[in-house]
Amino acid sequence: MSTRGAVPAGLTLSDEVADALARHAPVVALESTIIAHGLPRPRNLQVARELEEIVRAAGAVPATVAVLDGVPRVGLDKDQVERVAQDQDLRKLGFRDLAPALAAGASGATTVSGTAFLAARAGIRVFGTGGLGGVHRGWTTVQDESADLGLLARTRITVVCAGVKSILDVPATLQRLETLGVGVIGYGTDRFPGFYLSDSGEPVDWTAGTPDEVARVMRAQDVLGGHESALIVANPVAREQQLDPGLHDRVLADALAAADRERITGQAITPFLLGYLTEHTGGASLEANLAAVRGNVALAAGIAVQWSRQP
Ligand code: PSU
Ligand code: MN
Repeated sequence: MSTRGAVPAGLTLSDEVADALARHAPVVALESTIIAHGLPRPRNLQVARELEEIVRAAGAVPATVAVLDGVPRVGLDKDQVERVAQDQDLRKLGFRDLAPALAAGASGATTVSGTAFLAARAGIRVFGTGGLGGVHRGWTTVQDESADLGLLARTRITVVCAGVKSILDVPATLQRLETLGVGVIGYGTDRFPGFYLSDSGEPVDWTAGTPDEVARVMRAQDVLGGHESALIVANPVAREQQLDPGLHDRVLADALAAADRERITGQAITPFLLGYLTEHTGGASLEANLAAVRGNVALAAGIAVQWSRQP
């Protein structure tokens, strides 16, 4: 008997994803905001395809998530992936934006919160991304905390990421995750990764060394029951591929000052800072970002494969 509920009406799954879920074959959710708003064109399209390829090579099915013309889609075809990468008018959709976007027939790329919600509703348990949103620096004045955190506190999904974006207040974000009861495990490390950097300088309490160990934690979550919360698997970028820490700190300080001067706030701040870093590190931050995402997506696929083998 299937342990997964029926796919709720209103969600559109690609045939490939629907078929894989029905067979309990491994599926990995991928977000579209990183493609539409987090990476420069035309490289973003190449990356979108490459990430799907990484999932396939590991024996799982990729499910890129987006809302197109008011339809929430889990699993995109070739043309739809192209549209996400190329359409300049795509909005950025967190969880709370989904209903208005559906009602308006709008199109948008989903963030971690939008993606995690739709993927979990579809019955997908593993999600690979770059870095989570979190508590922004200057929180005490602007109270900018990504909706990613709250959504993950009430959604049963495993998110593989390279920590949270280093443009954020990392210790404050870890505190919030603790308060919200979201589990964090370091993958092969007891240090919380720093997105562009292998180590954010903060510790993590739990470590897993193999996809199977992660799958065992996921099963324990389900055995325990209780609130449906996520599991964050924090997977560091390899040290050889990280951004030079000195360069990182210098350019990040400039980026934060520029955002302040230009009064960039709200949804625009994350794309602004990521773009600033890419431009002012001569593309080095982009390479570190991509290395991190590739590693996360590959690990997510490995975890999805192990998960699909659970009894
Ligand atoms: N990580 C990246 N690039 C991105 C993001 C994360 O490498 O573009 C996106 C994710 O979609 C994440 C979002 O959910 O930024 C957070 O945005 P905000 O801070 O506005 O919640
Ligand atoms: Mn925000």
